[in-house]
Amino acid sequence: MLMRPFSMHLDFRRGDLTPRDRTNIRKLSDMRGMFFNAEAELLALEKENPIIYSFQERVFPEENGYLQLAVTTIHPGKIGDEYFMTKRHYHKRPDTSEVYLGLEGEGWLLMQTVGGDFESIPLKPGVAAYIPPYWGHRMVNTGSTPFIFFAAFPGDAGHNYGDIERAGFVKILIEENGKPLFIDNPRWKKIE
Ligand code: S6P
Ligand code: ZN
Repeated sequence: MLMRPFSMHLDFRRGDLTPRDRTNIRKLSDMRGMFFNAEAELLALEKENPIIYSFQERVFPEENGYLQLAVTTIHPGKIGDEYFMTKRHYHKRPDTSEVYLGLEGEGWLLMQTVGGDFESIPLKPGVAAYIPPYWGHRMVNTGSTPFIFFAAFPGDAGHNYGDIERAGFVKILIEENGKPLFIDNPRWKKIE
């Protein structure tokens, strides 16, 4: 069936996509073991289990030729010294790209290949980043306000959380003396 052209509304400040098909909420309990400081993670879990981020999606056919659209809001905060961040993923079809556009707040885009090649790009309102095929990706909120960004990616890209979950990311982003600092992740292991 022929899809008709359409428009939608993006509320930059609230991170609302209207209309939308679903809203996903990721609490700390959905990200167990992903923060470096396991003790701080456990304490935060027991205390309040905070919402780390949420994302609203327009869902289209999972086929070549279409695009999927999403707006993500990462709340400000840290677990230990590590900033709130998304889970991260590769695409199930790894040869697919994605574009991120910063709408509100500030943060960093972390990207990594299976072989351990690493890249990072700072994002703020008006900055768009192109994630090429084969780069796993994660966003991190390094500011003190919500970090909101828009994403568009191929209809059939899908998500693969497992590969990075097993290997971790080669670098993590922590706060030191009030500033973001990249440090090597001692837990990272290359998948052979
Ligand atoms: C999808 C796109 C975003 C993320 C969202 C949450 O390809 O990159 O919409 O799904 O930012 O991140 P994650 O890592 O939990 O999927
Ligand atoms: Zn993606």
